[in-house]
Amino acid sequence: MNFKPGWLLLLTISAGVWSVPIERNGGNQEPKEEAPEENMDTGLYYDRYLREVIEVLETDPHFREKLQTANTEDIKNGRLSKELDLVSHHVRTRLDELKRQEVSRLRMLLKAKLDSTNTQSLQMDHASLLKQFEHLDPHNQNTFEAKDLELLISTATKDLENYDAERHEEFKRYEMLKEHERREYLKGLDQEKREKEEKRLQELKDKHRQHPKVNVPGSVAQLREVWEETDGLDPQEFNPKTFFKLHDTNEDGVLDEQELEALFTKELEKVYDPKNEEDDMMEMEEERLRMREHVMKNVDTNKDRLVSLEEFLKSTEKKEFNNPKEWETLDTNPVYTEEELQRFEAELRDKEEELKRRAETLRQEQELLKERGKALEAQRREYQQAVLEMSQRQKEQQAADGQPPAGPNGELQFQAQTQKPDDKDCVIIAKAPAEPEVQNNLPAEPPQNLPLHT
Ligand SMILES: [Ca+2]
Ligand SMILES: [Ca+2]
Repeated sequence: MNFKPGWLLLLTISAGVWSVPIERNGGNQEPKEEAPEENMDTGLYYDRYLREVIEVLETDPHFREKLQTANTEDIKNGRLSKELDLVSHHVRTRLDELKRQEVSRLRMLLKAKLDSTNTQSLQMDHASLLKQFEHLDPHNQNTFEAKDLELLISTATKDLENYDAERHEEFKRYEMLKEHERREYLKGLDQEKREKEEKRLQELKDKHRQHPKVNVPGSVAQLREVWEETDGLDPQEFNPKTFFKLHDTNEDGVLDEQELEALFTKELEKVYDPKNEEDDMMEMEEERLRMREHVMKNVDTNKDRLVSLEEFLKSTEKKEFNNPKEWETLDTNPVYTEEELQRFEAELRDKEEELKRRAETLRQEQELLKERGKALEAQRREYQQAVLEMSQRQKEQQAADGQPPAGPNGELQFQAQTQKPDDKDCVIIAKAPAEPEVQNNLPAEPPQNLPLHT
């Protein structure tokens, strides 16, 4: 699969956590490995559908040709989607099948969601629930139409744009939780220990802050370092065009987000070492994201989330390119305010309270079940007693009538009852000849109900 830049708009992903830093050993120019595009994950929950639709569309010669000439605007404004009407029948059939699969997957997701929230799914209206998914047209669930392609492109573009913002937000929460746990931990110590720990933690923080100068991403100093140390080339011969070609690892003519992020590994290694207690690798990935955003902001002038050779070369002519300033690392400015932390902690407390409440409800329900069990047991005993008494009365009646109870073959079944009827657990044992003794707490059947063996 060789995506054109327009498609890359959709498929070049901000997922820095999955990006693999490219390490080339100095001087050894090994043949370039094709970047495994199949492994690139957009992180979108409909990533697979998006990918498969594009793969199928690429097999159609007409659509492929249109794609070669389409620009980002054509893709964004839906002009390209109109071309869907002209693709071959075979391709349309495959797209229809993909859509049906996706709709069926979404239905399963909905069902799982409703089951987990205990919502009665008997009257679940799938058609209207499917409307919450914006990457396909829910009104028509069987065929893939131009509208589906348009929605898929616009939703994926929008979602990818929001993706970085969500990652920053997630990171902020991670940092607040870390600080919250640090404070709670210190609170639990006695004064002497706390002071010692505070000092130790401060020393770690200071140690983390001591690192070699970090170059501004995208500046000549930063690129030259990669050129020299990663590519093993002579710094005196630094050439932006060669640099661009070297780092366009999938050779599609543009630097995508992952290719850019790979360039920052050298800088990040100055600050973060997984072996050090004071260096947090989550912070390293946030730093990588910040660096990529910085470069994109300055270099990607047409805002398609890709750096073309032209854009790259233009950026090297700007005066910031030669800026020898240092990059302000993540620890220079706090990512949250004290007020935000307070709010976050209040949220945590609320959640904890809610969990406690739920545990208490469960405990009460358990108690109730126990009580009900007891009541049922008492009922069972009462019933047993009633059966016993009835059986006793029948025997007395039979004795009064002078008819000893008889077994199936006319043998005497019962000895005269000597136990007191008020002994609740007492059970009369019916002794059938040649049968093993039956001993259980089940109510004894009145003799006349015994099955007759013939
Ligand atoms: Ca590339
Ligand atoms: Ca661009």
